[in-house]
Amino acid sequence: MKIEVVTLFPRMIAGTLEFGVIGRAIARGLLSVSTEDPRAHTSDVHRTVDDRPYGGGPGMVMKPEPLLAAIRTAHARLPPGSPRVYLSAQGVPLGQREAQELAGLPGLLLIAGRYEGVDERVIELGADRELSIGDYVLSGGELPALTVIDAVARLLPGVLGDERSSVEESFVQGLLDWPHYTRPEIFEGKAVPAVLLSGDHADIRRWRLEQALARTAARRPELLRGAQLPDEAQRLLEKIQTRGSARADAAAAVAASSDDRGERK
Ligand code: 4HQ
Repeated sequence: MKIEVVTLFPRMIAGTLEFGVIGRAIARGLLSVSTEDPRAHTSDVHRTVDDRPYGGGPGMVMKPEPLLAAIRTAHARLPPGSPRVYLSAQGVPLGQREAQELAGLPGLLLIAGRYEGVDERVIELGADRELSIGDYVLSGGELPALTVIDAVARLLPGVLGDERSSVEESFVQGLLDWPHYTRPEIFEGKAVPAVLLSGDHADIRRWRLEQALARTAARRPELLRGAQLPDEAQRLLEKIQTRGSARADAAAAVAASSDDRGERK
């Protein structure tokens, strides 16, 4: 897959991508990432890329000419039909679904803005879609672009050494992760759950699925609403939820009986 990033800080992109599995994927030619700097598309002595906002107010806006020129230059290096994506808090929230979809493409252009944002006409003329990595305000689109690259790259064939790392766990698709442990068996008085030492792989698999379901139900219940869980997962979830409501009932009973005795809650 070929990715282009339009950015005023190309070294932020190149530097970050040197490390870990993504760095290795690039070294092995599974992925290429290039950058285009709008500053290279200026002709004034100050190499100006920003200007004051029409309508007034604080902050600056990326001026349209150098930015659109950089987008067109970078886009011309990509396979035909590669989408041009502007990173902004106004975009469609990035999820695993969006990452999967982008990972299926031969090319992708990411546009990282700075300052208060870019002239709106650049989004209209130079972007096909807008993506957000979350509801917080960042100082630039580079970290969002890197986030997209990371989420997409690890889905490309061959990038994760063990193909199972992304596929085998399909039965926990859309769930939070289960807890992980490594040696030593006892650390600061805390033991590794015995099932993980049992060697019973069916038991281990069931325990992990149960942990993933319980954590998701407790921390991110909205992820379970409308989820298409396999039968086994659905049964485990019902068991967890029965257990959870039994605990709540017991706690309520304790509270009620102390109330009966005239104690304050
Ligand atoms: N930005 N998700 C770029 C973001 C953002 C986000 C703020 C993007 C600044 C210029 N991008 N502008 N959240 O906060 O994607």
